[in-house]
Amino acid sequence: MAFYLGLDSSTQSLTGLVLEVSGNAKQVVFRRSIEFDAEFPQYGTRTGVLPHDDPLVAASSPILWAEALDRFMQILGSESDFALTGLRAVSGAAQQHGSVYLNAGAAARLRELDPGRPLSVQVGPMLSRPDAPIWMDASTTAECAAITEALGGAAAVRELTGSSACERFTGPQIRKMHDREPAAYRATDRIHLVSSFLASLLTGRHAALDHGDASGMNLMDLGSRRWSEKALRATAPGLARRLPELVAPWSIVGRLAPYWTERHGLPPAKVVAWTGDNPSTAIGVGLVDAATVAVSLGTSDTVFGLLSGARTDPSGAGHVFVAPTGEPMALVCFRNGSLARERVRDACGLDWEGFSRALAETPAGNGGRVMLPWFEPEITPPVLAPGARRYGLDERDGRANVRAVVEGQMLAAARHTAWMGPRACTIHATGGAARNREILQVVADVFEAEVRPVAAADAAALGAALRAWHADLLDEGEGIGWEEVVAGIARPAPGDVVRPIAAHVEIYRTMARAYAACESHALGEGPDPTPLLEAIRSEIAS
Ligand code: XUL
Repeated sequence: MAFYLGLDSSTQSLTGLVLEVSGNAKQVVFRRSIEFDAEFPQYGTRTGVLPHDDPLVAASSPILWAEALDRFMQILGSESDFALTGLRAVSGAAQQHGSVYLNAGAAARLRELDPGRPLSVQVGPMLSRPDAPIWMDASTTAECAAITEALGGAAAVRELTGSSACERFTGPQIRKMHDREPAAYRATDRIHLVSSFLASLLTGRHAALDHGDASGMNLMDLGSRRWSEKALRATAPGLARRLPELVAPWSIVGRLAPYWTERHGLPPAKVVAWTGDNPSTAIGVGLVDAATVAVSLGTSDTVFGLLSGARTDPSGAGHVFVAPTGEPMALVCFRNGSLARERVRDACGLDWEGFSRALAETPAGNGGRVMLPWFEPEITPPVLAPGARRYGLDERDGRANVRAVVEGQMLAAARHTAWMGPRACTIHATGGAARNREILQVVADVFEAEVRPVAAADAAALGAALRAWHADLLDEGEGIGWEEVVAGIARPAPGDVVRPIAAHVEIYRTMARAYAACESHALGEGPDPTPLLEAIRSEIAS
């Protein structure tokens, strides 16, 4: 019997679970989630983000993430009822793109983590910048433009790094720091992503960064999987020596440091390279071939899948990352995910049950009414000025707004993922909102695909535990295929499927035109869609 720990440090919480593996049988034997705002109010975060006057700026606290990790390990050490000595390996997933800036003293401090003192008090002195910009930050448009120009245009940046220069990606964030806080940049000795920062705390030394999370930086050459000298030069001087080593996602990057063994009674288990939450979720929902895509309905909504051929998104909104299997994976991210749904739910005074009822009692297509749910600055399509846009939709009509927010999100998701290739026949759904059948019905109807909810609520953490198992076996010289890694656990429950309804599919084919016209209009790229919407209203009514 062997145990594997998977962690997920997401925007709003840290979740960890332990997977017991015995032969080919796997089961989750321990699970705990720690909500940042509620458990650590002293940091003042809201939904995991430090408040800021500028709606385009979003940062969080690396000390908070460290404290949550310490708390989780303390709970694991004291409450788990399985033999902790059997813990063979640990891996993790973290919100992508966020960066942590460490000073020259950090390497020694990591080596000498004192088990007698909480981790949080030991992390502060390692930082050259107290906060960490995260994926919700949209304040680097000027830096993106400069990097794009230096690299010869948006298409060249995409070819090189898999994505156009994006506000939330780490390269533009680093350039901003270099330009606007030069002293802090000079004092920075190592820049980690959230994933490699947390892996460093576990191993007690600067941990390597996996190709998967590194592909969300606009800094790695996706072809060679090395730091691109050109991209580094276009970003900031002296960057190469500040970045971690790059490794394949299944690499062992160290062992649990004495801090963890002495403070929380854990064994010196192997630490497997951490990755981004989306690549890890790909494993946690059993995405090991290109025929299936995943829809993750969390703080951000993401749609992703393994790519069968080499392509990038010509519109610039989508990304190509490296999946934990080593293959390329396509991803499109929508910032207005669960928080937008919650915003509408709260404005209508509903709970989730009422939200579902409102969806069930309103017609597909919403009578031709459209919402662009850009409550916060949106990533896809890029929108900096926050505010939902409504077409033919009365803000006071609660039930219609519930349907409009979900339809707007899914019509956008289908429109902006068309570049990924032929439509998948099956979608694996995960994230909190995947428990809501009415939402999944809209996904099935808009994507014209069967939707299979993946039972495990914590797909990113589960993916991390499975990756830890896979890497441990590989390290022991026992190869194992990815099909076998996910078999029996990271799979939708058999028979649990939401099928598209033919009449709705027809309506959404029409509504896709309505959505596209509204989006173009809202972006200042198309005419007033009112006449089209009126025609569409009578078309779908008949
Ligand atoms: C993906 C992205 C988000 C974060 C959320 O590109 O920015 O999905 O990873 O944690």
